[in-house]
Amino acid sequence: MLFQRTLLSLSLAAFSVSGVSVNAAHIRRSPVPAPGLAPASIPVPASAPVVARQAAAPPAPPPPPPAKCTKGKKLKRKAWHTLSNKEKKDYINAELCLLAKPATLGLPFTTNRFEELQSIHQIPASITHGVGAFLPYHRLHMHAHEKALREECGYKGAQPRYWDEPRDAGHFSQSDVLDPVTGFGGNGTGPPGPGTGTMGCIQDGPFANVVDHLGPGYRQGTPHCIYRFVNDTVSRMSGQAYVDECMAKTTYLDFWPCVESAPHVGGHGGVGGKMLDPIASPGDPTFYLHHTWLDKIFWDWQALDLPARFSDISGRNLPLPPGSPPPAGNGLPLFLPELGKFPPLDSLVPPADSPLPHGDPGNTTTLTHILDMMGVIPSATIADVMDIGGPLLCYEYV
Ligand SMILES: [Cu+2]
Repeated sequence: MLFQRTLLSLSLAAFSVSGVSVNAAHIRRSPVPAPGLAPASIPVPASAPVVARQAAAPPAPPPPPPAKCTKGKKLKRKAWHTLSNKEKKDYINAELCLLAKPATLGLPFTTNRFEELQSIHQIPASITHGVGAFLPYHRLHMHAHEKALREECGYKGAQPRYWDEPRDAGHFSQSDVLDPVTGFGGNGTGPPGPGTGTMGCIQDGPFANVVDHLGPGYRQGTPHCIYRFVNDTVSRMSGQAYVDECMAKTTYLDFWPCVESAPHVGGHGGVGGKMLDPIASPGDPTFYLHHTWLDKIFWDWQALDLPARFSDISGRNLPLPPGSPPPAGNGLPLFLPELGKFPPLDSLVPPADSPLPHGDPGNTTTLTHILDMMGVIPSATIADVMDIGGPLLCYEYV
């Protein structure tokens, strides 16, 4: 527990170093309205010429409602270690396909589709961590990634595979997820990553030559490798005891900070390096396995009390100010930086134009809270993602 106490003072800084005091009066609209929340079409002024009105294109028909999510249609998300080598290869090849696909959305400094998915995590990171939307936001982000693999890269598998981390807790360095041949490559043993002291670039596996342009923190246009610093001790925080502690919570208000601390930190800190960057961590593809596992924990918890937990959502919308004690939950920090191997603290200060939360009446997270996917997929509300069995999402954990 010593390292937890030692790092407590830094831990919350990761998400609350902005020092910007924000309240509901500052909340602004998303540039991408959520489905069903789009503003009404702009009325044509009475003085507009009739010709202009006639020439206007007819309004686009509304998108068809999503197909019903039946048992047979549900994507089956499996643990990585249960996959055949062929299935693992298919998944990794689809990820490489996203890396090879050009960016098209104009998100700053993104060069490919994989980075677009990273960018929509980096840009709003200050309003998706340390807040009630943490779990719903990452659920939709995993869905966006899954959809891109399947629809743009021909991935047939019932994606995204998740990492059964309690199985590897305490010995991440031996995990088959980090296998250099069938997995995501191993520890970073190459030259130091940017601003990260001793940790280095990964040298083996399919992602050894990837150049990432986002991070550390909120920095952009910073070409660098995927770097890792695997830490078996920190990976203990993905252990089953921590998961069980969260599963015993009876309200979302206690549950989400519990998950965001010990199990969440275990995966990020256990892989280390890019994964330890709370803002730009989707630059390491293991991010998607880790967060899909956290989503499984979220769903497993919801499933203990349905239908009530389809609508149990709460928490604040804005992170606590620097120096605040950890929120309810298990009392552990929400992010546990390793001293000397965490991104530079100044890179973790959100830019002045960072998005602010929207969709709720105040600073409490509600079902109408908007999860902005910035054009990668349509944005949605928290209500849309509370049920993984439809209509928007359609998957199960097996
Ligand atoms: Cu995140």
